[in-house]
Amino acid sequence: MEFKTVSVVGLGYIGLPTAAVFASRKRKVIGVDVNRQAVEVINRGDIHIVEPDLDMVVHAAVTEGYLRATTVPEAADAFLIAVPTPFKGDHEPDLSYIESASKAIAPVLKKGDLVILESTSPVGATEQMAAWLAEARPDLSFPQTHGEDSDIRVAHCPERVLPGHVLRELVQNDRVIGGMTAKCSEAAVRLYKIFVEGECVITNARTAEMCKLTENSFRDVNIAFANELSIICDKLDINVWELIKLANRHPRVNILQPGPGVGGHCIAVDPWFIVSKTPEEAQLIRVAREVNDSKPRWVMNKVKEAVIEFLQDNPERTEKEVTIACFGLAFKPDIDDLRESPAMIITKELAASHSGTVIVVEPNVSELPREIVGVTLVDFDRAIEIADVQLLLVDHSSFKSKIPGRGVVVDTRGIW
Ligand code: SAJ
Repeated sequence: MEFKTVSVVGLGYIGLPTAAVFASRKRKVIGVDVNRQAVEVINRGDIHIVEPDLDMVVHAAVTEGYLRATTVPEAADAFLIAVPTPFKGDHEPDLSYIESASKAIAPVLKKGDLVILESTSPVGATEQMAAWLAEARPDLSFPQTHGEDSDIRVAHCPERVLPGHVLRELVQNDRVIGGMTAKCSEAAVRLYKIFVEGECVITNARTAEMCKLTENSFRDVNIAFANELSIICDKLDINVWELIKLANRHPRVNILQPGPGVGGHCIAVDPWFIVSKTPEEAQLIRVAREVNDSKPRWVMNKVKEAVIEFLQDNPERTEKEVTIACFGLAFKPDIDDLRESPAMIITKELAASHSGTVIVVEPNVSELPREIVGVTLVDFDRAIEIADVQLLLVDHSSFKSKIPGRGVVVDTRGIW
């Protein structure tokens, strides 16, 4: 067996499912993470993140002895780095996690090993990672200096799985494989073929990096188009959802859906990696980011107008006596992930600025995060009974079949 032991560095939303899937194919997997608590949880056969069915796969992998987590890297035949690549205050990519991971695995590398960068990265990051590895291990040769004869193979193979469908998409999606040389790509294909049923398509590392950024920027630009349309239509008194449905009947038009903004950990981040490398050229991509980032503020203003409208219709009431209900907090429908969610930003802001009561309906969580202060979690029926302004933020399936209550409705998703 070529890759007997696989090490996955970074046991988050991508690394842990990937480690578990390798383990389910009976490879010995060493998961590495700096978070001691996460390591302990995984070694108990539990998970510290939310992803459908992942708990079962991890539990089986750990109890059958194929998956073990540790904070200190150990020798393996292949290393997959799946650590975060956030951006800094000025939207510059922060490669410090990749740097730490590279420096952590360098001491245990041996001739013949394969190192893969999976983290979404700016163009050039794989070469940078290889440079960090080479600096730490002058006794080994790397593709940037020794080409096909190098001791260590290096590739970039970006993950492209959709949160909520990770286990299925990991196996079924096509995989872009960007080796630093042809042999690096071939080795990476052999590794992924252990579980990938989709096609493994070979390119070079820089194209693979750009490919991932392009996919998410494509989506961001298209969502920005929909969001801008919704603002234009609001001004012109046109129902944007009817408009989009009509326009999409054209055989070559396919407009996405407007919403309260773009959330999640990828689409709102990755386009900046293109902008920061090529600021002069990436104009449309930057403006799209700005359009999507400004949408929550526009929604908040709509809610303020709705409160004023309510008070005009109910002159005996004051703002203090107006209850706003926010429907949905997750960053997209039918998940419980509240991180990087425009619905959270809007709810938090309303809780801070509105003098009356703010309530929340989020059927996918049992309690609210501590950072939302002064807001109560209620069920749907209670909310529509007491709310004066009803703000629909997430198009959860369970909201679609329901009808909003009395009062003024602000529907950012067009389902009511
Ligand atoms: N959104 C809209 N309107 C739409 C579609 C989405 O407002 O028409 C919003 C969602 O509500 C959400 C945000 O965009 O707030 C992002 O949601 P998403 O479902 O588009 O994407 P993510 O962030 O869950 O996952 C994306 C995926 N990328 C693409 O579809 C190109 C996924 O395949 C990637 O693996 C993932 O980013 C990632 O890890 O990069």
